[in-house]
Amino acid sequence: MQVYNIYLATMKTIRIVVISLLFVLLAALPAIAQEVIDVTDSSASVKEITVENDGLSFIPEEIRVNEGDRIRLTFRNTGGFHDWVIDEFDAATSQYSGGTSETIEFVADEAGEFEFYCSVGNHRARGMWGTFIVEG
Ligand SMILES: [Cu+2]
Repeated sequence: MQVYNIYLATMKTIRIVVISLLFVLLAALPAIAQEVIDVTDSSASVKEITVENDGLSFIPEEIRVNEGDRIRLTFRNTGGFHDWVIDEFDAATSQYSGGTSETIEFVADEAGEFEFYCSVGNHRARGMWGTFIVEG
């Protein structure tokens, strides 16, 4: 009987630990999947955005702004040879090596969904792009 009680107590403890771990994981998920920068609620006169890269991926992969926003975008190249380009707004950094940053300014004066990308070699085709959403 006592062995059975110990068994029950152990199972209860395991269940509590597992459920607690699940809650911790769920709470941490948004931080892990932080791949969107949204400045549509910001009232700043200039919206400052920093983009990085992880190899041939941009972080974030999605940027949300409002139509008419003045954007001050910094591309922090963490490794490799890259740039950050968005054709529709004539915005582009120069191409530079890892460990370097460059800041550009442009006005998002057209609503819609656009693609930003790296124009070096075949990086865009290999997935070095993201979505720039301008809310009208
Ligand atoms: Cu690149």
